[in-house]
Amino acid sequence: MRSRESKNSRNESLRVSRKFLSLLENEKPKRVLFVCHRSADPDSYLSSYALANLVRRVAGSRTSVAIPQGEVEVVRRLRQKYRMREAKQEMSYDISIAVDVGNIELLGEWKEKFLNSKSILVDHHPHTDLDYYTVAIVDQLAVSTSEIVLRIFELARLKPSLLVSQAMLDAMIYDSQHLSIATENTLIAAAKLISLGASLDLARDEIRTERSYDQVIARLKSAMRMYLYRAGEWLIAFTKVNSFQAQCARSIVQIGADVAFAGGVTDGTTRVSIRSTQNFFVRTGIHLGNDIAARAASELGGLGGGHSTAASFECSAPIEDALAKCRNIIERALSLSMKRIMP
Ligand SMILES: [Mn+2]
Repeated sequence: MRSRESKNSRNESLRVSRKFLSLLENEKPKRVLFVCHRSADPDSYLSSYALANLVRRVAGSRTSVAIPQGEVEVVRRLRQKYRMREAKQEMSYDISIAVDVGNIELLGEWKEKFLNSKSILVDHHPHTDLDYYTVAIVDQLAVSTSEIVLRIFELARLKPSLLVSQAMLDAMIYDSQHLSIATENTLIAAAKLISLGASLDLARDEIRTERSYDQVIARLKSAMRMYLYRAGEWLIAFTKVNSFQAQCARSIVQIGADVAFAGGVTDGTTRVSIRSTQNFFVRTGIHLGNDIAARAASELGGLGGGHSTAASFECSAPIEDALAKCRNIIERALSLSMKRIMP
């Protein structure tokens, strides 16, 4: 079942990738805009970087990149090495490509510009609405968008340069959490990049994040404030923290919870990040992006989604209501009642 699904997802994305390549070859777009997701991470930025290289080689286009609401610190550093021309709002583009963007709203101030040209999506997040896109290359089973980009290179029979190979490997190592959630396909793709000269040590070094005092304090605080429920065999944790929600939820899963919700208010917006173990996903089939974050967001009038074991949503409801909604949704999803066990 799983392997048949995985083939379909891959075959479908290959079929659409061919369509994308012939669009590039036939139309030879002059200007191509790449748009990363809001607060771009290494996969979003470096997959754009690699795909921009392919677009220039196939169509001779002029390529530039837009990062809505700025990038995270590690991407700021990566941009010094993997350079892309900055896009301008006043410029017009023939084709726009959203890379690793799980929801059109994550294009922020670039959404309109994006929809004003032929719009392409290259992504590994689940999508419910693909009507926005002229061409949508989506493979949910790819662990990083860069795996999809590498397949497009192969389809186009182009050999990525050393620099482009390294960029794709960095993205893969980042999104696979240092290969801990890699699939066989991730490893095969990583090995191909290594055989093209990319270095695993360099990838680890380039995506490292500096230890941040504020982040450590947020994580410790979130553990102190945690309240824990038990549902059948599962331990489900909730905590309130106003920054680094994703890192806090991940830390709580690392110390033993099966699922962790970390929510708080940042810049007036309620944000909840959710993480689970792979074991929880495999055994319950509960996909945090589709079954929890997207549902909570839609019931609270917010926006959310994500992957099977990592997801988040935003809304304007008070944090207490958002977390209560999460408790309710996961209880329904598990069909088990939850008992509070601490504090
Ligand atoms: Mn990604």
